Amino acid sequence: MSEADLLFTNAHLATMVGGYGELRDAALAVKDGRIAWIGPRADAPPAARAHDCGGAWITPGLVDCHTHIVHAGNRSNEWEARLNGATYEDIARQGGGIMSTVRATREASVDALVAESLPRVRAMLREGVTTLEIKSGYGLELEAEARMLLAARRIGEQLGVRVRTTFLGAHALPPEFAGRADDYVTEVCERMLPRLAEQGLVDAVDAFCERIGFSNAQTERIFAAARALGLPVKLHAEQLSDQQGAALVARYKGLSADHLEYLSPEGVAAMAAAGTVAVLLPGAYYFLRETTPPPVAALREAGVPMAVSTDCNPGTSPMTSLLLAMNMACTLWRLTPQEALLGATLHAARALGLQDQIGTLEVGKQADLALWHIARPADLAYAIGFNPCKAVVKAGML
Ligand code: DI6
Ligand code: FE
Repeated sequence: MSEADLLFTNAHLATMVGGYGELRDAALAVKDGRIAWIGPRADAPPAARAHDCGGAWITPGLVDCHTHIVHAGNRSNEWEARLNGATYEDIARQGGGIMSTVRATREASVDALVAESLPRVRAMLREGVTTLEIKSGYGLELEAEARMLLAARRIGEQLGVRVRTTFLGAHALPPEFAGRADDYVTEVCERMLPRLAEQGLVDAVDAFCERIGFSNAQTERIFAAARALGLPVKLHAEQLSDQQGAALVARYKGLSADHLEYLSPEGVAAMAAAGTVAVLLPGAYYFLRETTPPPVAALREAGVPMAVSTDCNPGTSPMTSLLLAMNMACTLWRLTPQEALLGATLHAARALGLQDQIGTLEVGKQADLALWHIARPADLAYAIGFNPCKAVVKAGML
């Protein structure tokens, strides 16, 4: 090998290949933004520069594969009102809930959306995240959805983080289409999605398949439109009830089915057969004080890869900490710490279709790394509210 650009030495590696893939007292060389060599420190190749990690652990940069992190306003006022005795009906009558976020987001310019969202994204990145997915879905009309997706792209450029955008036009029914959900789905399929895709703003397509969202049949129309444009699909499935959304997304060879608290055994089998990732979102379960956990044991048994994500959104998971989501997945649902870390690296990369580029420490992959002051990899899911991230490396740049 010709001389490497940068050598990270005096480190322990969790490569996340075949579990933690631990390599102690190791080194990792970077060339042209990619991982060029991994091995025992004593055998390290020559490099233009070396960085002594001081015994830190290196993992793949973390991947948050399901966020609604771009939005305007927040709903702490409604949350406080509820804790003071107001009912959902009171709040809805005052125009609250998801529609209050839609109103605020529709009024916001791209610049305003970027400015409001940057602090949240920065908080997320401080904990070792190097790739995140950002959904639209609070605009619910072409221009406002475009502004959300543009803001997401701009945040990626500004912070040097890899952003994958997902069009979630079918997140809720906008008031202009009250009582005409099928007409709104037509608008999503025939106008919004094609135009946004044409502008290069859409990496994947999502929908909220739920009694309070869109039906299985409406979701399938959206998937068909996505497929016609060659875009991969994913789905908010089985969060509050079983709508057989997971089986539908599996039928479309979808990247992921997300939430899954009410997933049936048939849904598990369909996901296993299709290789669809189960994205687990314990923040929403916690914040909504839900009591039905997703069928983690069945997913594990069937060999369905499980990812863990924040679902960062103002209504049901106002959380920017992926490390906390990992802790919750272990504490609330009994994932092992190794499953949680795989869920925030390799399996999250897979949920974005990026497993060939990121998610593990392997020669040829992007040199997206997180350096941690920890004693062992399980510490990442163990501590609560403590950030052991020492440094982040994006495409080989510290
Ligand atoms: N499921 C959720 O939990 C969020 N969206 C979704 O599809 C809720 C979004 C919000 O209340 O703002
Ligand atoms: Fe979500």
